[in-house]
Amino acid sequence: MGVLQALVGVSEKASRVARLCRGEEPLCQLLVAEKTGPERNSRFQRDFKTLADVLIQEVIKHDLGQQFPELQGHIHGEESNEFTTAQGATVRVQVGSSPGDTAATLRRVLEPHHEAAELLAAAAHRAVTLHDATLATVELNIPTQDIAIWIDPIDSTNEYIAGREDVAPVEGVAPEGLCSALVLIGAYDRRTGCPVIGVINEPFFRRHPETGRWQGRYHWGVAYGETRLCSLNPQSSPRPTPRVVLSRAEGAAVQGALRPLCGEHLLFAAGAGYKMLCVILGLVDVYVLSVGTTFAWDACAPHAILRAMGGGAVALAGALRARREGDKGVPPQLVYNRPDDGAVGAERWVNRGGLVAYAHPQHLEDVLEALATAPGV
Ligand code: 2IP
Ligand code: CA
Repeated sequence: MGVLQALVGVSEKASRVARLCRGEEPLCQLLVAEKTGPERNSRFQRDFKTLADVLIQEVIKHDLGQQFPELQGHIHGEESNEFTTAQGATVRVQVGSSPGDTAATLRRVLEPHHEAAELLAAAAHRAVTLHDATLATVELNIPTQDIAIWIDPIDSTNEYIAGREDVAPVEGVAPEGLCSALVLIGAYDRRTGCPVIGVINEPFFRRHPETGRWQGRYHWGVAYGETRLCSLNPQSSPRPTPRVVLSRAEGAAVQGALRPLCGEHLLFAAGAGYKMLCVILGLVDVYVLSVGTTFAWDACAPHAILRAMGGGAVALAGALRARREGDKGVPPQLVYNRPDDGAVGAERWVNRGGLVAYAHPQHLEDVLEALATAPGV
């Protein structure tokens, strides 16, 4: 199996674990305990959320590392696998060689919820079979020793925990809710930092009309050398009036600067990955973020898919600075191999100064022009 098929396969397994945590009573109870439970549960609930993230990330690391030993040590994620239990002990969560091994580690963290530990361990070890004839035929020439991986096991964790299903979309974009919780797996070139393969999995795409069970779906894209491949249809010609999606926390200056450009087509959504997915799906044309609240693991996978479709993602602050200094050239794409050595922890990998993700280069140009000339941005 090739690396693309492997990335899609692990995203499916991750998605299954994410659904399991919401769908199986012993797990879901832990996930939503904060809302209903007594004070002592409130701490534990946060711990369980972290555990779901950590386990998903470890499953991805384990499965990819087994299939491609040359990737071991080059698979990075948002979460550390050092896990602190409700009692304050440190446990290193790892996928073991058997479901029994994995369950034993999980039991230590989940004590006294043994059933929850068994369910999670079983899901972590259950093999995934892809029924995707198109994907099966894709053959890539990407040497796996040249790439590294960023994982966001569950992007939009707040929406994942809150689990709202009844959010009405606005122009096809969900302002919040469970559908914005995504699994993001991106591969980048170790040397250049360019994103080369992206997989986005939507664990909560829709409920099956008859069974009522959650169904997921996934999207992938490849942008390597001259190769451009994607599970989605290529974008049509750019809309004359671009649609822009923003974080609900985006400031008034950016909103004000973009209104003349997109009028009422200024939309709001949760989740950095989900907003980039909206661009990929053509629901909007651009995602603008003016602050450093996204990280390499949020952007790598969607960015690779955007590149596969002819779009991209650039750093906003740098692009505006260059423009104001008279450089109207196309700004450099974000890269994923350069930590900020002056920072610590997650901040080493922040997309500092925000970003613009776009499907059509013309819309990047329009947005930068609007923002560069606006007061207070
Ligand atoms: C978060 C999450 C937030 C998002 C933030 C991400 O990732 O997606 O929703 O903020 O940028 O880093 P916003 O919704 O304002 O865009 P995680 O949930 O994995 O911490
Ligand atoms: Ca995230």
